[in-house]
Amino acid sequence: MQIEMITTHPYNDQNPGTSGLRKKVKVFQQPGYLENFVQSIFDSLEGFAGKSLVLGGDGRYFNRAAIQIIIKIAAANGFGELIIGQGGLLSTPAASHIIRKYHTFGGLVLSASHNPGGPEEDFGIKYNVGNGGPAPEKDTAAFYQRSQTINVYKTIAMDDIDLDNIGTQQIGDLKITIIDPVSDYAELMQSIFDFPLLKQSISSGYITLLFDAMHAITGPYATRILVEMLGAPAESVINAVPLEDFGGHHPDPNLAHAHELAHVMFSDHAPTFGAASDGDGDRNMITGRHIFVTPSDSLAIMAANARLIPAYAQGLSGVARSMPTSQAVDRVAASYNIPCFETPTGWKFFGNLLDAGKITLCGEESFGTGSNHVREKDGLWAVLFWLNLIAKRRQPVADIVHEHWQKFGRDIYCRHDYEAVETPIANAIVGHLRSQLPILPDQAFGEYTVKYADEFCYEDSVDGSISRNQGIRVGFTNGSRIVFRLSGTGTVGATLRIYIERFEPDVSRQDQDAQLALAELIELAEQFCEVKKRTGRDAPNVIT
Ligand code: VG1
Ligand code: CO
Repeated sequence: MQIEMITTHPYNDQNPGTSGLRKKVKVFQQPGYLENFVQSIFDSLEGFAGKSLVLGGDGRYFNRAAIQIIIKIAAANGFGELIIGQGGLLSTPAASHIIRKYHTFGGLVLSASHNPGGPEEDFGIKYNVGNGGPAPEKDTAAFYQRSQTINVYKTIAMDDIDLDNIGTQQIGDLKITIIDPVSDYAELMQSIFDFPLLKQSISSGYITLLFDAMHAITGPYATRILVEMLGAPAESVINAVPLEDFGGHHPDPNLAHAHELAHVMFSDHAPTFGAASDGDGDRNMITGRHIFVTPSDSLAIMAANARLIPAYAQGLSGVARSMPTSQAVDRVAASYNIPCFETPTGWKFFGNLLDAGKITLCGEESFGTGSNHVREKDGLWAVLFWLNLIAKRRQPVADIVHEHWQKFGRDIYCRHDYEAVETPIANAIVGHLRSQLPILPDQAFGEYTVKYADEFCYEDSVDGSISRNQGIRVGFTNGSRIVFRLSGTGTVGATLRIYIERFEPDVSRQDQDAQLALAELIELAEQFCEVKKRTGRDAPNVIT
């Protein structure tokens, strides 16, 4: 294999965000753009000569072309083996599992997750380390730093690889193994959950279900597991064929974007259980007949019931949630007397806690839950967890949720997103919020008195690393909170996220609509950040 050294020029915008580098496809198609970033990653890592690398993505537009480019760069940089999902496909949790199962050096996952796909839309790439999880901040910072000075990348001249046939090909010193993207993952799921019980609950008609794959990566996974292995009727999985543009939709599982599912779940012929996943298969939306389960509640309910699932029958060593996620899971941890950690947004912060055995379960308000079975959040895993719970408790979703609230109280919660705000305006909003932090404590606003106002700073209890500026928090004496932060996954302008929660212990007042129950805090949030005033908008783009 003849290695070619290609001269290149740095791009100044290759700083990975919450979950890898995400840009418009057109940005990635600039000469040397993808090549630079991949070479910057390899330049920042050590010790991979002759080792294997996992490669796969969510199938969005540019996925195949990017894989061919990366194969050549990885070969030129001295990897010994590439393990690639057939068709270039791998869900994020499956990639994480394959890295762990085959003890590879790491993996590259091509996805912009819940962002739309297509020639005019988004693409993304992230590097996962040997534990299967997203590269920690010290690595992503090194990739960025290298990308600022890079002037050459290595590649080899060779034909494109056939990605569609399972098997091994040897090209010079490089072995290329094309694997079935689903089977290892399906086997893992079978080892965690009670498949015979699930099969029986589905075949007896006790559980009827609808899963919306949103034309994204989970289609093949859900079809294999829910239909072929667990016996659900084929029509239980909708939008099952992955498309390069996700059918023109946002593959984002929430009530706004998974509207087909939402419509059925709130209709007269709703099944007992409904769920959806996102572009790369790591998110989940859980619904039952006429009920939507807020992700923060879902995490808490899973933690409270984990012992009912075979893999967690021994109990949980601890739990963790991202800072903006509601405090519902904290109450479960307190009552079970297990530790609860609060981390910054993004899965990379859970890795150390999972590796150290300090936590078993973790999650985020953004439709992400996971456990120590992989080092990513995992959409279908969460779906199977809920199905197993319903089958074991023999209760509908609504009853499980209401009983949980009765026992622990309800943390009424919502998130408002203002998308594509002009960056200078977004920065001014953050500046304005920061300027109020010293004066807010002890101020009273109606029934809400500010207890603390700060910027979240995280110290990792395993490696001592510190992550600053992870969101602005205003906490009140009654436990309510408002959190503000800018998204790190968008590709147009800035997205302001406002997270609002209030605790409601009174059972007779728990069944309220979240927007109404939180109205006063929503008003206060606007008073603090002035997003409507400063952008001239009258409502958020998305409410979850
Ligand atoms: C968002 C979510 C965050 C999640 C991240 C990646 O990040 O808020 O909780 O970990 O997306 O999810 P941000 O910075 O836009 O708020 V995924 O499924 O898009 O890879
Ligand atoms: Co995702």
